[in-house]
Parts: sequence; C-alpha cells; structure tokens
Amino acid sequence: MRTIAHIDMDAFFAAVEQRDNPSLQGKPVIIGADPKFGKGRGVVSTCSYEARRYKIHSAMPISQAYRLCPHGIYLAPNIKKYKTASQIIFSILHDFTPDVEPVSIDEAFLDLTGCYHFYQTPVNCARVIKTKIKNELNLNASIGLAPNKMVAKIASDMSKPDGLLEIKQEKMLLFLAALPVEKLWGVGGKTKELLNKSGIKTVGDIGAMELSQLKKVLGSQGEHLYWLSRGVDDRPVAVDREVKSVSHEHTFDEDTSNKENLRSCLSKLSEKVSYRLRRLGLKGRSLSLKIRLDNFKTFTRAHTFTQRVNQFDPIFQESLKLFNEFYRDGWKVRLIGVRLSHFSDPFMGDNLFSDPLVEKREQVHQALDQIKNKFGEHSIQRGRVI
Ligand code: TTP
Ligand code: MG
Repeated sequence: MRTIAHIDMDAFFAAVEQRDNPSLQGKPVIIGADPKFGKGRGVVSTCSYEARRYKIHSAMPISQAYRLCPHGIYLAPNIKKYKTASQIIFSILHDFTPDVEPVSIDEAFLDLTGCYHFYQTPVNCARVIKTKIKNELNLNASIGLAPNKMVAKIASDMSKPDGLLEIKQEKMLLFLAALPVEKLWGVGGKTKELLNKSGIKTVGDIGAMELSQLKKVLGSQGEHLYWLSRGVDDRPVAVDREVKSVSHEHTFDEDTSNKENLRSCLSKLSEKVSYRLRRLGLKGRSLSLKIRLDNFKTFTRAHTFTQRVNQFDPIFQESLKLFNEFYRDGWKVRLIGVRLSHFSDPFMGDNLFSDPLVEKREQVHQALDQIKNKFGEHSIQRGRVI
C-alpha cells in the first residue's frame, strides 16, 4: 500500500503577487496579457480566487476577463520571481523525501510511503509540508493524499484553496463512484461525450460495467478506464534521480543582521555542501548564494569557478565574497543558502598541474571526511563555527 501526495500551489502566480504587494490582497488579481481596456489579444495565465468569483480562469481571452471584471487588477507575469519561489518549494519537498516528481512549476507528486511515519500519519506529514511552505514563502499549498497518483490529484483539486484531503484505501471506491467520468485520468471532451451518450455519467457507472461492455463503447481505452474506475493506478512517482545540484540552507530562528552570525552560518553551510559533494564524488563549477530578507524578498548571487570544486575553502570564500558584495549593514536576513551545481562539463577537465595549497587542503579534507564518515557529520567542526 502506497501513500502518494499531490501538491499544488493555490493561484500560484497571483498569490506570489498578492504576497509581495499587500494592497492586492483580497482583490481580484489577474495575471496575463495586457487587457488594453478590453482590446487586448492575449490570455489569462491565472487569477486570484477573488477573481474566480467573476468566472475568470486560466487560458480565457484577456478581453473576456476584462469584460467580466473591468475593475480587476491586471498584471504582467514575472516568471523569474515565480521560478525562484518554485525552486524553494521543490527544495522544501526534497527535505521530506527524495521521491518527488515535478509536474509543473507549482505542482508535484510525492511518494510518502517510506517517510510519513516520521510525522505519525500521512495527514500530519502533509500538514508539516504545508506549514513549512507557508512559513518559508508565505504561500498556500493544497495537498491530496491517496493510495495512488490519480486519486491524490483529484483530492488536492477538490481540497482547494489551502486544502488538505486524504482519501483512504477503504473509502476510495465510494469516493470515486460519485465523481463525473471526466475526473478520471485521460478522459477528455471526446471520451466524455461517448460515455455520456451511452448513459455513463459517473465513475461508479463505469465501475459497474463489465470490461467487454466498456470496450464496446470505448475500444482499447476501455481497459484503462476499467481499472482506474476501480481505483487501480500503479504508476510510480517518477523521480529524476540524477543529482543536478547540492545545496544547504538555513532559516534563522529570528531574522538577523549580526554579521558574525551570518558569516558563521555561511561557513557551516559551505562545510555541509562540501561534505555532501565529496560523499557523492562530485565537483561543481557554479556556486549560488541565496539570501532571503525579513520581507521575504529572495535574492541569488552566483559565481562561476574556473575549475570544478568540492573543497570547503573555495566554496566558503566565494560565498562570503558574494555575501559581502550584496549585503548592506542593518538588513535583516531570514534565510541563507549555498548551492553548487554544473557538475559535468565535458570541455573542462580538472587542473592537471596540481597546486600545492589545493593538494594540502585535499589531505586535510580526506582526514575530515574519514572522521565524519566514522563519527557523524557533526563530530568535527571548523573553529569559526563553534
Ligand atoms: P495551476 O496550478 O493550474 O493554477 P494556479 O496555481 O494558478 O491555481 P490553482 O492551482 O489554485 O487552481 O497553474 C500554475 C501556474 O501556471 C499558474 O499560477 C499560472 C501558470 N499557468 C499559465 O500561465 N497558463 C495556464 O493556462 C495555466 C493552467 C497555468
Ligand atoms: Mg496551482
């Protein structure tokens, strides 16, 4: 028996804009093309739940949205900002399980089977995920829990906004039976029409049919729906297991402007990233420093090394340099993070001419690695961290 979660952010682009500009909260906000007072030609990307009361939805022509809600607040999308939020969301999800299948910028499946017990129940685990996202990003996620992907997705859709809905195995058939056929995975307009024409309106109607009857109506697609209507969906959560980056970040208990604290935190994070890279046998070429201030504004600063690295010193030195270039006295920091990426670059080998300093550091690292491998990651620390 699996425990699958489907997570999807509420009104994602619009919610990010409302978060960053409190005067937009509680108002109909429409993200998309310029409505040009009703003459615009593009479409709606998404809209806030307040705007949905006017029957506005994604992909609707912006001119139509304007007619439905001329006093709405129309904003152009700021994709960079949404991508940054998305990256943070996915890194939070990865804190819970490596079994994360990204579906879109704001949506993922998680296989919680092996990890939910750390939080007693799947519902508790989902609550912690929602709270973490809320605390870190000030955004609402909705989560559906079920024994399979299809039902988890239906559950998260039904729970919106700011929802959490669990469909347990024993209730699954009853839950499915009442749904209209188009809720099943793969049932679009045409299939729905075919089914409805034969008087088949609900999933329960499909569930009551013999396979041969269903095949008569739908041909080979019949078998697929036969199983789905009975709650059988074995598709695994498809994880991209290739490591693309190694990162660590820290959220301070209280926002801080204490430079010594910040420096010590950067050192600790660099050490962790270095150790993880070394354990994975990886070296990275791109360093990125993430800083979130007390107002939730998140900044990243990047550095490209001339050679791939996994030692503590270059990672720490460069992240400190990036930090010092960015930071202004008095700014309060909520979170900092260090990330290394770009592990393989076929055009760039490692330096063949060994540098005595690098070599010496390598010996120190190897000794540290051995101690950490044996006694745990926290058994030995740099002086400036203590
Ligand atoms: P969705 O998750 O489909 O929509 P949403 O998050 O805005 O609202 P909800 O999930 O609460 O129903 O899509 C995520 C983002 O992707 C959305 O905020 C904007 C973008 N998007 C488009 O740009 N065009 C589209 O047609 C759709 C469906 C989404
Ligand atoms: Mg969404």
